[in-house]
Amino acid sequence: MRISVLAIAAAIVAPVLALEHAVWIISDGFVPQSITIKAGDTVKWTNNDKYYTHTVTPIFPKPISPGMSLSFQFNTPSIVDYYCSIHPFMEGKVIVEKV
Ligand SMILES: [Cu+2]
Repeated sequence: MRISVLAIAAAIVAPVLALEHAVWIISDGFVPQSITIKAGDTVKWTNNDKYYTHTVTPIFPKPISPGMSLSFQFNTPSIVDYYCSIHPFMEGKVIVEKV
């Protein structure tokens, strides 16, 4: 009985459940380089580089120090290209799909 109540609750909540997706920043670039999410989801970038600061321009144009994380919630379906302004060869993409 208790399980079925939880199952119903999960079915109701699941369609609107926003997710958080992780993107790692390393010296070679963003991993994954391209990520597809749903509108309302959040992407969390973590600078996993031991030595260098990086940016996620234009979303976070200020330097992100090693070990630091920043999150951004994407609410509008769109394709967002971003790059590191310190190392412009580092490019990434967030594809935001309609829910
Ligand atoms: Cu960089």
